[in-house]
Amino acid sequence: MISQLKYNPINPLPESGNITVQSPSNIALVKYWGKKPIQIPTNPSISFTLSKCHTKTTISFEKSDIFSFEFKIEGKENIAFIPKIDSFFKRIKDYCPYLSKYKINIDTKNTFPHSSGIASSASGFSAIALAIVELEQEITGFSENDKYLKASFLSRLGSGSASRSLYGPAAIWGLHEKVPNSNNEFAIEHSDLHQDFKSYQDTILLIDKGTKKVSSTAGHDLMNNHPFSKQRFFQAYENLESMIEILKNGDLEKFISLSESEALTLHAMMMTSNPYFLLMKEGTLSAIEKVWSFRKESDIPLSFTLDAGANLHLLYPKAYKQKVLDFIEGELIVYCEKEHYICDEVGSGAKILKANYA
Ligand code: 2P0
Repeated sequence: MISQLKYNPINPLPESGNITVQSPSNIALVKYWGKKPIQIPTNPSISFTLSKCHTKTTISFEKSDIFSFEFKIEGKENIAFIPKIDSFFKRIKDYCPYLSKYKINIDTKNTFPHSSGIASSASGFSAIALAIVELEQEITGFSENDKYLKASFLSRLGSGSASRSLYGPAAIWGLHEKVPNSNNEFAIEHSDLHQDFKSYQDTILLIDKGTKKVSSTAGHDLMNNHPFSKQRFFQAYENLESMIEILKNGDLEKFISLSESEALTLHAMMMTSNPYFLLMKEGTLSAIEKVWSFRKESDIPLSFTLDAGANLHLLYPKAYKQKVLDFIEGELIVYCEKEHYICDEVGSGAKILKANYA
């Protein structure tokens, strides 16, 4: 175990307290798709950290003879997420032995609409993990750097992409020989971005707000016996290096082609899995065609990427915001469920809002 993950208490455990954390979602530019036990990615990935799409979570804790947790969304019990959170606590218990002395209540709220088709696992698990290590910092006094490192490590054990949400404006997760400190166990901050990318916009078209037919976890599993997996993992490894260079020098033309290629390759992997599946909808494809025509006619560097779902993330420099919003209102809004879309932008990562101990 790396030294930062070890638990070295120097202070008594607080009797009780509450910690509130805010953590954002993120959108991968080079995608994580495929993993080995336990939550080890089969290729490195890089993402923009978002800002407005975030989760606010309060953890209230109280000393207890045995560990237990309750999970609520905006004050209401929610059993749908219990199995994944339960498995998260089982995976982290050896790294956080102090948790066995507490009863924990988790209350969480997403700023993006519930069931909007925006994955809440990245922001959700990173928020819980950061709140837990905030408590650990009270007991061990470890540094801010170590706190974020351990929070990213724990987040990964909840949901792989969550490891990247701790850091902004971008984060890299997964070992790459050319990226110092990169590793499979936690993400690292990536801030070597050209000015254009520091305020890059991500407007998310909510094309389908329904629950996905195939979960990401099931999709990752299908990469194990996938006919193209070896080539894909190699390609992603190479793409990571190219993307780092593009983000640094601000080459928008190359950014457009690499980010769109990554998005379509991710979905091509889904379409060629056994069993195959499709997460894009008709509206996704129509909107992509419109983006391509708009880019050609206007010369505005608007591109798209996709998560594991039908919603289209539109990426562009802030200087073009009004022109892109006019285009969305005029031509793309017909593909959005209830005409909903979310205007987000690159952000700075997870933060503690409040911590009280008694
Ligand atoms: C990513 N995605 O890099 C990729 C691209 C979706 C498409 O990571 O099983 O929710 O919880 O580790 O992190 C979604 O998968 O999967 C994902 P688990 P996760 O963002």
